[in-house]
Amino acid sequence: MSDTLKQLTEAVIAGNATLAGKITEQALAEGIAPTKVLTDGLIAGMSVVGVRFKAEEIFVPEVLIAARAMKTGVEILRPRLAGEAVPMAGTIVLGTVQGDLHDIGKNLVAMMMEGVGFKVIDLGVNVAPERFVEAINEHEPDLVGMSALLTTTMPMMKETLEAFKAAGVRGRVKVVVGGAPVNENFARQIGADGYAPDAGSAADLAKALVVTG
Ligand code: B1M
Repeated sequence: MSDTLKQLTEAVIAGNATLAGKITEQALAEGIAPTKVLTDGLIAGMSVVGVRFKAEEIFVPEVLIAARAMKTGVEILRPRLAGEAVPMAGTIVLGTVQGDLHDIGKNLVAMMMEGVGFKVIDLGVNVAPERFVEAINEHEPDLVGMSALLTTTMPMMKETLEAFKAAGVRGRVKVVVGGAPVNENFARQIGADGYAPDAGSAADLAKALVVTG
């Protein structure tokens, strides 16, 4: 891996937002692809933070400071990742399920969806099943995307799907799920239409689902 990306990873781990921003710009100036800067620089740093958080070597404040550094880099990448003049692919309602406050991955998914031409209605975090239902009725999206980062909030994806059925809206949307603890098998078990392991594949999957109908 390039030295620049290693330095970027270190800047995220250290929570140095100014440096993370500068190195992101430098990486782009060196001609490194924006998706590589994101994955091998910024997300790589956040992964190390996750391991240290789990091991209780660092705590919530340090994690938030690292997340802020990552966001600084992501904002610089945003126009390059989102692309320009992409034809409209459809509408997606997106949110992190109830009980879960993690939004970094969900925000990346939103950005990549915009990049392939989706209009994104981002409901934010801690989204109750009835709020998703309201958004389906209000915006008539092609897709709903749910994110969960906690094993304890994964069941909320199933509850949300059940709320869709109870409200009679399940047949009107395709549902895509994702987030670190989620996998293909779980997605199938709860009756979602698809699972994506990362933001880029979520956007590809969303496009494929809209095309196949
Ligand atoms: Co939290 N946290 N956290 N945390 N946190 C994890 C998830 C954890 C794995 C850390 C650990 O122990 N190693 C652990 C969960 C354990 C478990 O459930 N098995 C955990 C815990 C326990 C907690 C708290 C309970 C801690 C506490 O208070 N005791 C608490 C819960 C709060 C709550 O939600 N109710 C908590 C709080 C927090 C912070 C607020 C400090 C902060 C969140 C800040 C924010 O999001 N604004 C935070 C963070 C940052 C993390 C880690 C370190 C990093 C998550 C992240 O942003 N990753 C995380 C450890 C880890 O994951 N390594 C951890 C970077 C991001 C780009 O990746 O979100 O996975 P990710 O998204 C990816 C894919 O998953 C996928 O695409 C994204 C990009 O490629 N994806 C989708 C995501 N959503 C998708 C949707 C799709 C498709 C793909 O379709 C719709």
